[in-house]
This record gives sequence, C-alpha cells and structure tokens, in this order.
Amino acid sequence: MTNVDQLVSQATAEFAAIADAAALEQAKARYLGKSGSLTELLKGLGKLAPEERKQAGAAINGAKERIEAALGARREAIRRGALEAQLKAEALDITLPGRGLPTGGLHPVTRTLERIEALFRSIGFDVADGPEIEDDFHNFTALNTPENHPARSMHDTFYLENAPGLLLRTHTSPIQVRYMETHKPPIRIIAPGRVYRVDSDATHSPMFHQVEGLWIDENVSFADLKGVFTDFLRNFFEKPDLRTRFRPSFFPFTEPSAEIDMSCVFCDGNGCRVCSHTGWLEIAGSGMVHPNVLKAVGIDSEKYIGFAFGMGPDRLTMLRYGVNDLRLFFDGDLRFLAQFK
Ligand code: 2NM
Repeated sequence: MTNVDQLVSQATAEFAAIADAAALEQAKARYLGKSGSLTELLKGLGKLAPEERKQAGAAINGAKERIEAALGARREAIRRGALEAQLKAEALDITLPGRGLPTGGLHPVTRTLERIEALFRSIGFDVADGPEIEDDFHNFTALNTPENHPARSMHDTFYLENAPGLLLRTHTSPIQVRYMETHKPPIRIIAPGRVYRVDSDATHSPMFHQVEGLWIDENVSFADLKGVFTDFLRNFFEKPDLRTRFRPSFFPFTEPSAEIDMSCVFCDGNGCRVCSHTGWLEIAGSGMVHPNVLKAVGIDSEKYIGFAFGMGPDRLTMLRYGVNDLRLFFDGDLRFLAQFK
C-alpha cells in the first residue's frame, strides 16, 4: 500500500470512529488543513523530479478526493443520527390518555342554596332574585321599618358614598317587596342571596347569605307556616323526627312574629355543646306579613294574608357539615373548600 493509500484508510477509519460533528471537523483539519498530513505531502511535491511530480500529484489529489468523500459521508451519517435521536426523544405518543384537569366543586354554601331551592320548588315555590344594591324604600320603608329604627343606622348598614338613599341590602326581603309589586297573589316564592351588615367576628361576616320565604294567598295561616317550615327542616337535615318550636318575637314586617328553633341535629334534643345543653338550635325568624307591608306594595290586606320567614344558609351549612367557624366559608382557602368536592 502506498503512502497516500495508507493516509486515506487511516482518515476513513478515524472519521468512522467519530460520533460528534465538531470532533469530525477537527479530524478533517488534521488531514486537509493548512498543516494537515495531505497538505504536507502536496508541499513536498516541489522536491521531486518533474517526471515523478506529475504521478505523485495525481495520487495525492485522488487521495484528497477520497478523504473529502469519506468526510462528507461521515458528516451526513452524524447529521442523520442526530436527527433520528432528536425525533426519538421528542416523539409524542398520541395514543396515551390525557392527563385530565383537577376537578373543582361547588362551594358548600352553594350546595346548601341549591338544596333549599330544590326542596321549596318541590312544593310549588318559585325562586326570585333582585339587586344587591338597594334603595331605602325597598330595603326599609316598604318593610314597615320606621325612620329611626337602629337597623337603618350607619353602624349596621353599608351606605353607598355619593349616592344618597342607596345601600347594600341588609336582608333579601327587598326581593320579595319587588316581587309583590309586580305579581298578584297567590305568591309563593323563596328569595336567596347575599346580604350585607356592619358586623364581623367568628359567627358574623359583613357579607353573608339569607333565604327568605313568602306565601301570600286568601287563607294562609300560621299553621301553614309551621307545617311548611317544619317539613322543610326535616327534609333538609334528613331527620323525619326533627321537632320545631315557635317562640314569640318581634320584627317590624310581621305580626305576630316568631323565632323558630329546631331540636338539635347533633344530640336529637338531649343537650350537647353545640346547642349549649338546651336541646334547641335557633334557625330562623318568621311571622305573618304585616298589613302595612302588603299596603306598601299595593296588595289588598283585607283580602290577602300570608307568612314570611328568613333563615341563614351559612349557619345551615355549618350545622349540616359540622363547620365551627363561619369565616372559613369566605376565606377562599382551598384546603378547606377541597374537602367538599
Ligand atoms: C325574617 C323574619 C320574618 C320577611 C318578611 C318579608 C316580607 F317581605 F314579606 F315582608 N320577607 N321576609 C321575614 C319575616 C324575614 O327574617 C329573619
């Protein structure tokens, strides 16, 4: 084997052992670069006799072509190998199932509201809605609440700045006032929603929820109130033996008025820490709608009569799920909320 043939097979073997593009270019320089082995051979041509020079020159140039060909083939092989590795690494298995999204859940108070709505719909009540920013008339005046009533004070009610007469509703009764203004009896509705009062501690939040109920017709009695509300509580807490008691009370918008207590759902009325060992839990306010309220909305108070009640679904939710701090419902802490999924 001649000198040049040896060089070609040496270069070809060296290239074949290289897997890296940059290393291949360095190897190329060792043969074809300025002071590469082949270049050195070309430089030596001048020292040869003219007749030898031609033959040697042709042999060296032939070797150069073969080395360049080997180099090009190796370059291409490395490029294809890199491409194949990349394609393999980035391959997508489109037959894999999706990862899915974390599931959310309804807020516990929303679940209670939906439950209350379903139970009242099932006995023919409609669900009414209304604005959270109310005026003086619908929140107080129409509800027989006098000008000097403490509930109207800035200590208890959020009034809007630069908007005289506008406030955040303190109960959902204005929904019922608006409904009575626009509908003729018989009226059977519940009014769920957010309400606002200046109050904040473990059992009071400045925003909380209320559900009020209203049934107006020609012969609605206090006995109907007792039956409807007791039946509702038994269904809501899934306790057929739950008992209620109605204690005389006062509200400007009802006469007579009553506080509704139910037998404690934790001890069935035997007395425990939740009911302060009384066996009873305060759960709602109620009464027969005051004639002045019916007059304010244009309903004939000689012909029509009815009952109304108001309860706190936040408290109902606490009792149903055994939650002891109202603020947990409004902090938005997922560690708490995720427990209701
Ligand atoms: C309560 C207690 C008693 C009530 C009265 C009315 C209306 F609009 F008919 F006058 N709505 N809700 C009412 C009555 C609310 O909440 C403790």
